[in-house]
Amino acid sequence: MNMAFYHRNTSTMKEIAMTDRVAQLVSLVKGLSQDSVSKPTLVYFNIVGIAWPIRVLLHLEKIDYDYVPVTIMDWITPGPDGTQILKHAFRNHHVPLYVDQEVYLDQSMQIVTTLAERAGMLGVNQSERIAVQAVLAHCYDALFHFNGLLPVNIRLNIADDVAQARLESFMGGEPWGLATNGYRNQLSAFVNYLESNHSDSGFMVGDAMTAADLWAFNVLCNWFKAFDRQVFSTEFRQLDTYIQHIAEQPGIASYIREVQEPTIWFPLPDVAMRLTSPEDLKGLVSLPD
Ligand SMILES: N[C@@H](CCC(=O)N[C@@H](CS)C(=O)NCC(=O)O)C(=O)O
Repeated sequence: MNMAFYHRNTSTMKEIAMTDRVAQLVSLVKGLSQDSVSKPTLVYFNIVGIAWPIRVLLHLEKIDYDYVPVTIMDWITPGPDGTQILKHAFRNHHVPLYVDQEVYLDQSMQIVTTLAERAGMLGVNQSERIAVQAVLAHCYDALFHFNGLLPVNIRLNIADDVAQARLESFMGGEPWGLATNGYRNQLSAFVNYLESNHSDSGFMVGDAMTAADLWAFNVLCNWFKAFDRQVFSTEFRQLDTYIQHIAEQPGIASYIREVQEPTIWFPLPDVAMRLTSPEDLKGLVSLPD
């Protein structure tokens, strides 16, 4: 792989002309508003990523929507001024973006909580709503916090020895004191959240599946278990049982089988360590018929 390709503003990148496809995507994104859409529209990378809970919710609710997949090549293609023109078409320079006739949402958690509220999946009372919000916040930390999975997994422009040291610390090795044990700390917090639910339902909150379970499943199964199956399955059996329970809920298996993206994103091993191949997502849970 040509690493220079991924460096913003390098000459290599400037040489890549803006394609018609990217121009069309830019104009589509800029034109999205509550008034312009005839049906719900979701723009996101063509990966599982952080849109999994959103897309599962739309699937469970049988909502007909337009999915606009963006590839990493679309994302990095420069416009005439050399900047990432598609990225800059988004208000916060990120995906996902969800728009329907009532809302324009460009934060993943807001999308999930808005859709979950409509679907009655945010808890049945205030105490459950608070518990759901706490789990959602932890899910976000587990990926985006400084000792979350994303900063460790993405290793673009990081020397091999530094990336390896970061990985070892994340998995519990020396030498980075407080920053170590990221993987296990994130997972043991999930165990604590699960145990705070005294209803024995097998869900994170209350007696029924909520948005907290959709996000927790995504983070635990598609990210953490896929990242290190051995540690996950041997040290966190409770979480393994939990994700299996969620996989058995109506609509989840059909989503995984029929709709879910294979997560082809960055080429390995230069840009990310793991989690970028369809194989990473196979066999994480057994899917009921
Ligand atoms: N706070 C935002 C963060 C979204 C985010 O970081 N999205 C990633 C994809 S998972 C992204 O847009 N990455 C490309 C970039 O930052 O250039 C949210 O939760 O929606």
